[in-house]
Amino acid sequence: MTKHDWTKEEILEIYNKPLMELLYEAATVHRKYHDPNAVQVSTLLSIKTGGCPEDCGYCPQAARYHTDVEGNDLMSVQQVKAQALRAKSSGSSRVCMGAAWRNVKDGPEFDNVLEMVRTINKLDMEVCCTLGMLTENQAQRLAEAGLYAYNHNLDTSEEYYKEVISTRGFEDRLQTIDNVRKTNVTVCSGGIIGMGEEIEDRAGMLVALSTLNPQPESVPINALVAVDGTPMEEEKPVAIWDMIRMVATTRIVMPQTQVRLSAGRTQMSREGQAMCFFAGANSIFAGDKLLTTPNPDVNEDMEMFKLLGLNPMKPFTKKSQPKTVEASESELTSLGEKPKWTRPDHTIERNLAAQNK
Ligand code: SAM
Ligand code: DTB
Ligand code: SF4
Repeated sequence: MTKHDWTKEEILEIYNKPLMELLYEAATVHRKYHDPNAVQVSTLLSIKTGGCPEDCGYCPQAARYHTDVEGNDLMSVQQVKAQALRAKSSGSSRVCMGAAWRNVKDGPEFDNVLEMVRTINKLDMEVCCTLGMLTENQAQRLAEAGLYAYNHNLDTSEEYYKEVISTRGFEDRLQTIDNVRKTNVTVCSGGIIGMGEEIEDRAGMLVALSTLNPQPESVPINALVAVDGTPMEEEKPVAIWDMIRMVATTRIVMPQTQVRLSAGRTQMSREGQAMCFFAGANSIFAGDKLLTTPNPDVNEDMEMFKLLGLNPMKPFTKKSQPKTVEASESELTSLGEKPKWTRPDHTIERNLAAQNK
């Protein structure tokens, strides 16, 4: 049974373990709930860029900071469809549409977003949106359009939140997550490390996420991309060891969630990313752009997948490996077959078949 009463002290104890013990523990939890070779691949699409009225200290899209981001009006449904098809052909199973909005407003723009959700859904891809704050009614309308996930990050601890954003509060974030939870849309919520926070704040954020019941289905861990013109432009890059510890701790306290290696991968070596996958990351954003900042090229990522023996997950794979599969390893071996995760081509089909039983 998933534990929902994690305390900051317990989480800090995990985060600060000797690295080899932390890695072993996280990898063991990971194998219990997931196929360690399956990685979910999402493509980000900024459907409305820049000009945001909020003051999030990390964000290049806030209108009040002088960054190089060129603002755009909402994209058309046709443009979004074309981009989604590109993403699908490059191996993505999910499109995540981001808008630089404080909150969703009912009206023609939201109607267009609903049409984008329906259109991508028809392409047999998972659709995610990150549009700012939502009412319960708006969450319901997105659900009816076929939205699979809604991304709304807590970003940091409740205490540190005030240092990062003044135009809304931590409670507002929790309220939107709650509104999404009342629908059948899955919750994607995580945060950013490297914003000058203490390790206690990282643990505090994980307390807030892991004590949600149910826990978020997906948790993005972003390393700050320090963008010129934002208040965080001078922040030092996150040490890879911090990223690995954060991923591993997230995996241990939220064993069933998809842990997403998010912003900051351009600064990470393949070895560093491999350690994050070993520590339980099982999802990435692919494509040479995140929302406004660079991300590794798709071909580079596919090369990395090949090198590490990782396979992109098919859409609508709720969990990457049922727990029972691990127990069947010895059975398969005794039948003269290799365990399924050494045969990448059949992994996804078997998982789907197992789910459909
Ligand atoms: N406006 C909506 C909102 O804030 O919820 C959606 C878009 S917003 C850009 C989505 C998330 O991107 C933020 O919550 C934050 O976690 C992440 N993000 C934004 N700028 C970032 C940066 N410079 N480095 C890392 N993550 C960043
Ligand atoms: C998330 O946690 N990270 C993504 C996605 N959710 C929307 C966004 C990262 C944005 C990085 C800065 C940029 O490209 O503008
Ligand atoms: Fe606006 Fe979202 Fe950026 Fe904050 S993170 S400034 S709400 S786009």
